[in-house]
Amino acid sequence: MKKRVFSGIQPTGEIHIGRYLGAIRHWVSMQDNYDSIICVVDLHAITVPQDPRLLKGRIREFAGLLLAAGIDAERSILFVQSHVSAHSELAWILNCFIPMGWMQRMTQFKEKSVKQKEQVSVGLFDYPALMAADILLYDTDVVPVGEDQKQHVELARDAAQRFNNIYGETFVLPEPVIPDVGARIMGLDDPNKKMSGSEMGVGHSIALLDSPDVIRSKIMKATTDSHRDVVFDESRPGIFNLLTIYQIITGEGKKEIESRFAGKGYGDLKKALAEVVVEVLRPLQERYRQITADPGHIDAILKSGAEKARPLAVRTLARVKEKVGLG
Ligand code: AQP
Repeated sequence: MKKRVFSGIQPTGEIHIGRYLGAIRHWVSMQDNYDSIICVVDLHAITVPQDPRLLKGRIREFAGLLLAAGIDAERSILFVQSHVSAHSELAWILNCFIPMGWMQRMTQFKEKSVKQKEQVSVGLFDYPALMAADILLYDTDVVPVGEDQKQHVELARDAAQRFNNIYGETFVLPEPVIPDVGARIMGLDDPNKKMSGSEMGVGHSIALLDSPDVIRSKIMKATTDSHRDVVFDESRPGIFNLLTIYQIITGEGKKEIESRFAGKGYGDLKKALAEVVVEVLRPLQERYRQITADPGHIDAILKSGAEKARPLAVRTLARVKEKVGLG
């Protein structure tokens, strides 16, 4: 029996290379050895204000980009969260078992609520309970995520353990899997901030659909420092971030990269990095154009994905309701 992997992506902002390098490319490679379920988590997206017309389009765009990045709808179940209502139902039940204190410790809520002040929604606070439901519904063994989501996966595990302690074995305990390199790709404009889909600055991130010229321009303008030598030094976050992106894409070792740029400057690294990013995104962009040429194709995949996910989710939900004494 293969282990099960569950992954989710929120259709907010754009798919930037942080999400791609930190998470999506691992989802693609894990399809070979794991039973893989991938979800466009649209219910999570509405925890912050969304324009309904944009959201609908973005759900399809994100699904198309996942397919273009290498998610194979024959080997993985790809679906939209709101198409399987068991996610919301289990989230409610988990709400009644997760202590407030656990939720109050979630750093992502603290960071995001600062921006929104008194407009912040209960849904944003409750985001980790819904994420726990996403994961636990599918008897998930592993959840590959960037560093920012590790705390939420740990909360899902704690919630599962607490429920199992009260009612006996019900949930599989999930493990977060964090990449050794690239777990936190930083913004190009501010390397002290995580690259994020909801940051609006023009030079903040590289979107998977950015044109070669836009990619070159954003990388050439990336914030660095006043040093010259191109070395992996975490105390220089701008150049460290650019080198990390270069390292992941080329697959070269740190020493190899440092000797490649020995005696050269930041401008040389930026030029070389721009070309490797352009080349890694070129085939992905081409596949995206092919996939979206038939407007019904993505919807058909998502419909079939929901049909495969639903029975798995319903089975877990029934088990939970029975244990709790509902119905
Ligand atoms: N900068 C990043 N570096 C490495 N991994 C990242 N991920 C996101 N940003 C980076 C990982 O990508 C997966 C999908 O992300 P998400 O859809 O859950 O959204 P998020 O983590 O909230 O990403 P953003 O870009 O910060 O979105 P907004 O700004 O809308 O909240 C996750 O595994 C995530 O860890």
